[in-house]
Order: sequence, then structure tokens, then C-alpha cells
Amino acid sequence: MEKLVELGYETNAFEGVINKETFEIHHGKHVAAYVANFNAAVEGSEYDNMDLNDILANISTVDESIRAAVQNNGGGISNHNLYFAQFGRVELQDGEFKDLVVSTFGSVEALLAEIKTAGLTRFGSGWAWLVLNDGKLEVTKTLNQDSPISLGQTPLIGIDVWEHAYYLDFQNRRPDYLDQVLTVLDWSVIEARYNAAK
Ligand code: MN3
Repeated sequence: MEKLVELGYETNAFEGVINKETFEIHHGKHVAAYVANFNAAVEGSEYDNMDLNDILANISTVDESIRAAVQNNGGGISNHNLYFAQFGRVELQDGEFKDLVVSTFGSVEALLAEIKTAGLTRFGSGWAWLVLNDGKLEVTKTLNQDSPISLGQTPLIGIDVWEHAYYLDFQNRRPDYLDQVLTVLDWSVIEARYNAAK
């Protein structure tokens, strides 16, 4: 049983980048639907009381009759919980994580450029990611609501490139959305994800 996780900020906190109406519909309608559909799929099953990310980590073992529903809606919940919790306009501080970003990508700006490219080249609906994979930082992309957790990776940054994430604010201009959304990250949250996973 999953719940709709509350936003940690007001829906107008990022006006000009992600506007109030987008938060209200994206979080309050789309994610709420993933929650309702996931709960309906797992109701009465052994998965009802399991940790969602543990289910996603073992998605291939989920009963075939509900696997697609769990992958799509459970992935949708997990991905969006990561997405909405990572905004806050907090810069990356010096330290081990920043050193790893710089040694892997060259600079924070170069990492953001790679995430933008991943988001632009994700044809159709899906996600661009910074993940920790076997101790290494990698920029990846997934289709639909597939979770990096199902690939054995730990997601650190997740950028939703479904049209519902940006259409009200940017219409078809996915490049502009990517430029803007990457300016409002809370790097303390992202660093904490790294520290918890390393
Ligand atoms: Mn979305």
C-alpha cells in the first residue's frame, strides 16, 4: 500500500521553471493515479506490505499477472518521489561527492549537459538519470516508468521527460524545460542519496 508523498514545498515555489499548475496536475493527478493503480494491482497480494523499492529491485520475480502494473505504477511512484524531492536551489558543496562528479564528468556543468543530452535523446516518454552503478556515476535514460532500481542501480537525480512534466510550462520545448529544471536542484538531497548508497 503506497501513499501520495506530500511535496516538501509550496506548489508555487519554482514559478518560472515549474509552475503551480504543473505541480498540481503532475503531482496531484498523475502521481496520485499511479498510487491508486498500484494499490489496486497489489491489493490482497504479498506485495501489499513489501517495500516498493525492494519490489522494483526484484521486478522479474513479480507475478506475471500484475508485473506490468507494478512496473509502470510502482515505478511511477518511486521515480516521482525522487523527482519531487530533489528541488530546492541548493548548490553542491565541496567534498567527496563533488570530487567524484568532477573526476567522472569534468565538472558539474558537464554532468548537467550530459543529463540534458540523455533527456533530449529519450525518444517518447521516459526519464534521464544520474545513477550510482557499482560505485561509479553514470548518466542513463529509461523508458516509460522503468526504474534504475530494477537494473541494480541507485538513482541520484531523476529528470522526468514525459510531456506531462513540462507541456503546460514549455509546450513542445523539451530543451528549454531541461535547461530550466536543472537549475533548481537541491544538491544536498542528491549528495545525501549518494552517501546513503555508496
Ligand atoms: Mn511524471
